[in-house]
This record gives sequence, C-alpha cells and structure tokens, in this order.
Amino acid sequence: MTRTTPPRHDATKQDEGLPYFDHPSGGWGSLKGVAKIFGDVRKDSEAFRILYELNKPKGVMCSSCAWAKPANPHAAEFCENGAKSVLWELDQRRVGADFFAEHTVAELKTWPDHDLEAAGRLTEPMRYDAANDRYQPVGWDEAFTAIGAILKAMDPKEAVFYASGHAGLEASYLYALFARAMGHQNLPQSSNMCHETTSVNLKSFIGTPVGTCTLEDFDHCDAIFFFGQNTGTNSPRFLHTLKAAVKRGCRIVTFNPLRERGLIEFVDPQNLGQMTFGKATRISEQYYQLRPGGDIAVLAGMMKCVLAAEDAAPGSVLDRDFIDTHTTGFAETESAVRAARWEEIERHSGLTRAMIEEAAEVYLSAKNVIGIYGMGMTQHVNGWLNLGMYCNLLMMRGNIGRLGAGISPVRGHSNVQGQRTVGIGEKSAHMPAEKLRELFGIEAPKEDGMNAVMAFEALLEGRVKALISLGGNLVRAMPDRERIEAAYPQLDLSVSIATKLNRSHLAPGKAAYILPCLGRADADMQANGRQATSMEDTFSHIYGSIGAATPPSPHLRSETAIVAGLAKATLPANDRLDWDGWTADYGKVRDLIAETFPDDFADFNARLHQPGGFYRGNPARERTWKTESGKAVFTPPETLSALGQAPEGEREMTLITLRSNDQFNTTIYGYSDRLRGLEGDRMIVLIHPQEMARLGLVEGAKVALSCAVQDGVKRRIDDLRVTGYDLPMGCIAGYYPELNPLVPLGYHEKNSKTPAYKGTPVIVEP
Ligand SMILES: Nc1nc2c(c(=O)[nH]1)N[C@H]1C(S)=C(S)[C@@H](COP(=O)(O)OP(=O)(O)OC[C@H]3O[C@@H](n4cnc5c(=O)[nH]c(N)nc54)[C@H](O)[C@@H]3O)O[C@H]1N2
Ligand SMILES: Nc1nc2c(c(=O)[nH]1)N[C@H]1C(S)=C(S)[C@@H](COP(=O)(O)OP(=O)(O)OC[C@H]3O[C@@H](n4cnc5c(=O)[nH]c(N)nc54)[C@H](O)[C@@H]3O)O[C@H]1N2
Ligand SMILES: [Mo]
Repeated sequence: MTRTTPPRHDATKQDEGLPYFDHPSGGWGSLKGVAKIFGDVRKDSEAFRILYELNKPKGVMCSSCAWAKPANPHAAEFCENGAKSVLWELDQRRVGADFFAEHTVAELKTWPDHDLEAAGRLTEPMRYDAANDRYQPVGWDEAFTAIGAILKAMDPKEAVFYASGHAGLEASYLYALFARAMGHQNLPQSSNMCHETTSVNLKSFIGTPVGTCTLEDFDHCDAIFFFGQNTGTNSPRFLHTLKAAVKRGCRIVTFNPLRERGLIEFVDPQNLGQMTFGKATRISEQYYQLRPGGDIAVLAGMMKCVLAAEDAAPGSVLDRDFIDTHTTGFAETESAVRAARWEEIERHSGLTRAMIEEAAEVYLSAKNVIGIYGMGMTQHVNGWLNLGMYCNLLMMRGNIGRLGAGISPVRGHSNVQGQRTVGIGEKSAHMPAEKLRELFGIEAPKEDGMNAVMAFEALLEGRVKALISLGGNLVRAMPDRERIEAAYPQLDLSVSIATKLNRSHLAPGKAAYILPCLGRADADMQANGRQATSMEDTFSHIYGSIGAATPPSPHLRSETAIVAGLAKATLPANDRLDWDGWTADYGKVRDLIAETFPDDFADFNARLHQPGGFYRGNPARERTWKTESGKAVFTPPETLSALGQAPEGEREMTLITLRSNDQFNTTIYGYSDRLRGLEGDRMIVLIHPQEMARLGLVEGAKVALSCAVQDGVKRRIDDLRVTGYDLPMGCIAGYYPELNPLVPLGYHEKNSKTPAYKGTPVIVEP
C-alpha cells in the first residue's frame, strides 16, 4: 500500500510538554514483568513446563484473554499477562482452615484486593459462621446437601447463577442445564458488563452476536482500525499479528483518548534482533486522541468522507452491489450522515475535520479493512450506535463477509464467548427448549431470566434470595459497589466457586459457602482418568486444554464436578441427568453439547485437539444475515455522542475507568502500570495538565470525585491523587475496580444494559 496523500500532521506524535511514557510495549519491560511474578508466586520446573506448553495443542489454554491459539505457535506462545495469569493460579501459597481461623471476615475486609488474592490458593470448602465471623471448614457432601436444601425450598426465579467467562465449556453447559432444570434462566455472565453490547446489537445489525473475522483475515487486510481496544495491555499476543501485518504494508489507525503504548510501538520480546538493538515496530500510522463517547461523531465524519469521494467519482467508491443485495436502510443512513454538521462532529469527537479526513483516506485507500473494537465502544450508553456506525462504515465498501475484512470485537475472558455458545444466558434462545425436552425430558422456563444489571437491581430490591458464582468477583466488578456490597448479606444463600479469595467472599449471605476449585492449569483427574476441558476464542475457534500441574490440595474439585454436585443435590432424580457419569468423563458432556448445538459442535470430541482449534463458523462471514429482515442493517445516527449524559458546568468531566497491565479485571497482581508509565498507586485520577490548572489543582493534589447522575443516590470517593496525563479535555481517567462505586447500576448501554464504565459524568472537587 502507498499513501495517496502526504500526512497533514503527524498524529502519532504527542504534543510537547505533556507527561507521558515513551517506551514501546513488549521488550525487556515485559520480560521483567514475567520475572517479577515468578519471584512473587513460584519458580520451579513445573511452572516452566506449563508455560512452555501454554496455548499449544494438548497444552493448557491461557487463562488470561480470549486471543487465538495459532496452529503454528511460537516457541513461547504466551505474553507477559498470560504468564502472570497462569503463575498467579499456580501460586504456592495456601488459604485453608488455618488461614480462616486466624482472620475474621471483618479483619479481611480491611485488606487490599491484591493481598486477598496474594494470600494464595483456596484449599478446602468453607462455610461462613456468623457467630464468630469466620469461615470454617465443611465437607463437600455436607455443603452440597445444605446448599441443595436451600435451593429446593425457594422459588427458582429467586436464584441467580452467575458465570465469569472462565470455566470451560463442559462445566458451563452443565451450569446452564442445571439452572433451566431447576426452573430459571437467571444466568448473568461477565459479558453482561463487557461485550453484551456486541451480543445484542451486532446480532440486530448483521445477525451474529460475535465478530466475523478469523486469524486468517489478518494476512489479507490492507487496513486495520482500532476503536477503544488496548492491545498492549489486554491481548498482547495480538501485537505479533499486528507486527506481521505492518511488515506486509497494512495501515493501522487508532482512535483512543489515551496514547496506549502497544498501539504505538512494539518491541517483540521473542525477536533477538529487536531485543538487542531496541528496535521497535511502529504499529499505528495515525493515532487520534478522541474524546470519550466521540466515536459516533468520528464514524459519521469518516462516512461523510466516503460519500464525498463517491460524489467526486460516482460508481467507484461505494460497493453498490453489496449495498443493494445485502443491506437495508442505506438511503436513510446516507441522508442522516450528509445532514450531520462538521462543527458538531468536531465538538463531540474533540478532533478536527482534517484529522478525520486523513483517517478516512486510509479507509478509502484499502480494499480490505478490519474494524477492531473493545470496551471503549461497548461501555457507553449509546454503545449500540457506536457499533451501528462501525458496521455502516465497513458495509459502505462491502467490508463484511469477505476475506481480509470484517468487524472484530476483541473478547475478554478466555472462554467468555464459549460460555454463551453453550447456553449461559438469560434467554430461552440461548439453549434450545426442544433439545432439553428431547435429551433430558426437561421443560425449560418460558420467560426470560435476568442479566447482570437486572439481577443486581432485583438484589437491591430484595427479590433475589440466592446467588451462585462460577468464578468472578461481582462486588468489585459491578457498578455501584457500595450498594451492592451492602445488599449481599440479605441473601439467604451465597455460594462462590473460586480459586482465590476475593472481596465478594467477604460479604457473606445468611448461609455462605466458598467452594474451592481446580484451576485450568491443574491436572483434573476423574474416575475415567485425566480430563480435558475446552474453550472458545474471540474468533469462534474451539480448543481443548489439558491441565498438568499438581493441584494445590487433594481436596479440590473441578468446576465440572462442583456444578454436578450442586445440581445433583438440588434437582429431583431423573435417570437422564447422569451427573456422576458426566463428572467421570467430560467427553460425555461434549457429546451432549454436540447434540444440543449440532451446527457448532459436530464431532466435538474428535476435533478437540485440532491445532489452531476448530471453527464453528459465522453466518455473516458467509454473507448470510440472520437478522429480522434477512439483510444486514444500516443504522442512521440519531445522535453524535455515545455519552448518556454529557458533562456540564466547570467541574464536571467524563470519567473513563481503565485496566493496567498489572491486573486481570479485579485481580490486582501489582501496582505497576508500566505501559502508561504509572507506578505504585491505583487511587489516582489522570487529567490533562491544562485541565488541572483550570481547576486550580497541582500534581499530587487530593481530590474527591462524585457522580453527576442524579438518581437520588450519593456516590463519592475521597482522597484520590491527581496526576497530569496526556488526555483530551473534558475527561479524566482512573482505575477499575477502585472507581466502581461512582458508576450507577442504572447507567448502562440502552439495549443490552452493559454498564457505561467509560462514560460516567463526575464532579471533581478539591
Ligand atoms: N492484562 C489484562 N488483560 C485483559 C484484562 C485485564 O484486566 N488485564 N481483561 C480482559 C477482559 S474481561 C476484557 S473485556 C478485555 C478488555 O480489553 P479492552 O477492550 O482493551 O478494554 P479496556 O482496557 O477497559 O479499555 C480499552 C480502551 O478504551 C479506551 N477508551 C475509553 N473510552 C473510550 C471511548 O469513548 N472511545 C474510544 N475509542 N476509546 C475509549 C481506553 O483508553 C482503553 O485504552 O481485556 C481482557 N484482557
Ligand atoms: N469500572 C469498570 N468495571 C468493569 C469493567 C471496566 O472496564 N470498568 N470491565 C468489566 C468487564 S469487561 C468484566 S469481564 C467484569 C469482570 O468481572 P468478573 O469476571 O466477575 O471478575 P474477575 O476479576 O475476572 O474474577 C476474579 C475472580 O475469579 C476467580 N477465579 C480466577 N480463576 C478462576 C477459575 O479458574 N475458576 C473459578 N471458578 N474462579 C476463578 C478468583 O476467585 C478471582 O478472584 O468486570 C467489569 N467491570
Ligand atoms: Mo470483559
């Protein structure tokens, strides 16, 4: 590819005088990151062996992100964060009966999140005893029987079964089956806080709840756009793919309020030459720091440029064939975009028309374009329109359903997508009722259940009596932390299936259990020998994973065994629900998955360890549109801002909540945000130096933030430290989960209820 016009300015360069961090991602820093976590938790030959086998056929599939496991892996097919995640799980420290005897829950509540998990792996089932405010050991059978008795006695609709995107397809399928056999579909999942915007809205635009790309597309694309996805921190192995694409001449353009290092430059830690000479590969050729919530405006501007190019050379720019044959709504969308005014586009995006035109030039120069996105697009009130506009832009030139092109959300948890594929979800459509009848003689509930926001609204109103969590840490991950934490103890039953202790365990219900499970890297021995589990990546490829580490304690059970144990203790006897047989041999569960979802999982067991995974296909990739109209849908922009409430007045600003590269969601490995040059403290507020001066603040000053959404609830955090950072005007940033008490539960994406964690209006008070 060559440039058609010279750049008018260099958007990849930072304005002078702004505090920022100018080292590329990857490189020695990432190796030091791995070395540190080794030192913290474990360094022995077993840990090395597991890392070496990570993401390779018959090895352990990474427990960090959902990036693909390639058919031809690198010698070391893992990144800094994958290593951290796996080593954090292989922790040699232990949390058992002695630990809980020493510490009351009230005392543990004073510990930082990091210290709770750093105490080590949970080793035996525990039950909370309110009389002495401690968790005490309980036998597995006793725990199952007691939990089953409580669940049996309640209206099934008052139970909620949460899943945190991590457990394998086998445990997840049984969990979804258990809920429906019990009589409810209250199956919220971590994706409800994450890519639910994708699941709901992409389905209505192009008929698929997941992305249309596969790894192969990255060998054939001419341009890649990044909207609100932070590759260097959240899916670092993707950087290798990007490096190869750049080498081929692929052009990359990024829109992100922060200058995230991974999307600027990358030193490949597996490339001796790059490591020795510190030579970095430039990733984005253009990088634009738009305002949070400004993506709709940017996309409208780029669409205007495409229309202008078509006006100048009619018949040569738009893919008319595609538009006429495959889509509806183009005419209305075209007129709405033509009507959008550049002044408005500039105001909402914070970018100039010239910048947007320059980005559009890259789009127009490319035959095949991939559109990547992440939480910067989904976690907004108008996230639906972010995705609608992204699809619009791509579809104008037929960039969906063609090799080298497509729309590609980068999913979070390693099996978040797969859990949905095998039935975890609040709707009847997530698990076919006729199959449940045919295979098990079960009548599935007819009404939809609750997703995460609905379940927590119900919890706050006292309508939820039991909450079971298959992984996760909802007290920290959900919005409105304080209200939620206060509501937990009203539950009749809280059960957490977990590897490590976290804050949610410290808000026990009237009956409360922690059921410790094997991690993915642990060897999973059952009656029929060692078991494999399986998961689905962000490109809809499915892989087997075989744990190989010595489990931290002989008392641990697998997630599959725990779900089966709970189900057996709760449900009436049914010959066709073979919980023990399924626990003995997960292959039998995979057969059931294949029978329940034959289009996706035919020959599941035979294909389990296929290198690169097996592809379950995607209709939109084949230009089959499973929408209501049978066509892909253009969406007119009814607004140019993704924000639910734009900041007003002098002290109000839009808050972005961020992840560092030293955390995996609510798991805080350490206090270094190396890729942003921030160290040692997470209770900070990032703000542009000019905004700092305007508000009369100096570096290091203490501020309070309070939420500006008026819904009768006061939300405030004191004692945050201000630090100057290269951000657009009108916004501030800080860390997730520390700032979650500021985000209202009711402030979420319109159609899917994904919390608007990237666009909450807050007031900054000195
Ligand atoms: N190391 C590590 N890896 C992870 C995780 C982790 O916590 N740590 N979490 C995993 C999970 S569950 C998920 S879902 C993914 C999340 O991975 P991402 O989708 O990358 O999510 P975030 O890091 O929350 O935010 C992404 C980017 O959005 C930008 N942004 C904020 N607001 C806007 C906006 O309005 N517009 C645009 N264009 N950009 C915006 C932020 O600056 C940030 O760079 O990562 C997964 N991988
Ligand atoms: N403000 C703000 N809030 C957010 C976000 C944001 O960007 N900003 N992002 C949201 C997103 S994208 C997501 S996905 C959610 C994440 O929300 P969750 O998925 O609920 O949270 P995690 O932090 O991933 O869960 C961590 C816990 O999982 C348990 N665990 C770890 N490994 C295993 C395992 O192998 N098995 C089992 N059973 N348990 C295990 C451990 O006990 C650990 O403490 O948070 C959301 N919250
Ligand atoms: Mo996520």
